Amino acid sequence: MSDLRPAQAYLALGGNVGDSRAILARAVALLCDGDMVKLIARSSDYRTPPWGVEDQPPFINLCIAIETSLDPRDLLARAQDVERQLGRDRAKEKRWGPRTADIDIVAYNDVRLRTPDLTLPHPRLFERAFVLVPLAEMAPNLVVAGRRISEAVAKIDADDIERLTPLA
Ligand code: A4P
Ligand code: MG
Repeated sequence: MSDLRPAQAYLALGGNVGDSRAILARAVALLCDGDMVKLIARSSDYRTPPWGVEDQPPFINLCIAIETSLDPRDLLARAQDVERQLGRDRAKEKRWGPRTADIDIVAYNDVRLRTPDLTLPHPRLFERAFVLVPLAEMAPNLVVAGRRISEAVAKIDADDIERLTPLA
């Protein structure tokens, strides 16, 4: 029998091309229609130094908690559809380079998955202060892959991550 209860998932959003705070606010609104995807919590916006490829503008990052009736693959497809609606064209990007809106699934219930298109939990979560800091603001007691987020964030260098005041 299928499980009809909604799943709990955590998403990380980031961008550094255009008016990133407005673009990411729009991304949250497009993703969370209140039906198949319900917004449960949202972190502050953060200004974060570029990770991976350092010669690019700072990013805006945030995390959200959702409840969803979509399975992980359909949730990823929906997230990528929102990225496209916001002008993202993967064909023109380089890995870890500038982008308008990037939406990653950090965790989906306790699902562990490794396919070419989707890895859960997100494999680079614990290396990334730009995900851990907003996630810890919103869900410090969340445990992902056996690690509590509040403990993981305490072990990472987050000195240059700046929490921004809410937009008016
Ligand atoms: N994919 C696999 N698992 C997942 C998952 N759990 N969630 C696949 C989302 N996608 C997942 O993604 C490449 C592929 O990963 C997707 O097609 C999906 O099928 P992508 O968004 O094109 O990313 P990428 O740039 O090629 O690589 P990667 O490692 O996913 O990079 P990110 O996470 O997108 O990083 N610095 C700061 N400060 N803030 C940022 O937000 N972001 C990036 C890009 C680099 N530096 C950054 C930031
Ligand atoms: Mg991504």
